[in-house]
Amino acid sequence: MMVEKRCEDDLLEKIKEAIVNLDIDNIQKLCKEAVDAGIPAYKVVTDGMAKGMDIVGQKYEANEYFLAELIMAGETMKEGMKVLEPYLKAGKMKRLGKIVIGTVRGDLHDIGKNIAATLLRSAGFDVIDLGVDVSPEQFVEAVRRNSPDVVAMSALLTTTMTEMENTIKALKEAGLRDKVKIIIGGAPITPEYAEKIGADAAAKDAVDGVNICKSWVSKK
Ligand code: B12
Repeated sequence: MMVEKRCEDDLLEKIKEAIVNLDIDNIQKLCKEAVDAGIPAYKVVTDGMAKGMDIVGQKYEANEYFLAELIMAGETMKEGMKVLEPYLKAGKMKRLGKIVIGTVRGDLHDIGKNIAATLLRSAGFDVIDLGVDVSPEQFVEAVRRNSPDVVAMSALLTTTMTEMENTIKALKEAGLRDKVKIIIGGAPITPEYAEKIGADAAAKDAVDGVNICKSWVSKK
């Protein structure tokens, strides 16, 4: 067991480093190796690639990496996800509920939102991903059309966080607010902010978000 655990840790470390080193040529091979070794695909995302993205973010803030590196890190992560997604989907068969997710208007950051969407899918939710730069009207329209259990919003910019509040207002005006639970996430989001704008929860990270959404549908 100890050897297995070490093998798992080594592989996850290599995957983290591949993201940090923008090693787009090897990321798929490493992800494949990890799932073949029996590491759950969600763990490869959360304990491997997402940890690498954290470091990339820190390097950007320290002016060691610039925009080109950020984009490359995002592309590297997307390549890895191509290998992992089939395994994430295969996991659970029972559908737990429906979630409409998107990054709010004016905001193009989608790496975290995509991780959340992928983990929600693998947990058994039907996820309707509206993409990035989603206006309040588009959220309202998607809720009307799909009657989801949950609306999930992502924002990475302090300047676009306010669009979450605008979306909630628009849902209220459309008479749809009470038909859904609302969860928000992204680096600048806090539970205090969620409370202030009338969301039901703020997710610390994608795994926390999945647990919150699961608790909501199990209470129904
Ligand atoms: C990558 C990146 C980019 C990439 C985005 C690529 C992409 N496809 O997403 C590019 C290069 C395009 C970019 C552009 C910009 N960026 Co930028 N970017 C980042 C960076 C380095 C990392 C973000 C990231 O992907 N992190 C990794 C993911 C995994 O983490 P995450 O998003 O937080 O998600 C996790 C959780 O928050 C959670 N989560 C997220 N959303 C949701 C939603 C739900 C429902 C749930 C449950 C969970 C959840 O799950 C994830 C995993 O646990 C951050 C710095 C940082 N350290 O955060 C800056 C950062 C966010 N960017 C910043 C800025 C300023 C910009 C630009 C304005 C730069 C410019 N001058 O052009 C533009 C804005 C473009 C726009 N209109 O959106 C600032 C924001 C400052 C602020 N306070 O508002 C930051 C903080 C950098 C900085 N320190 O200055 N950026």
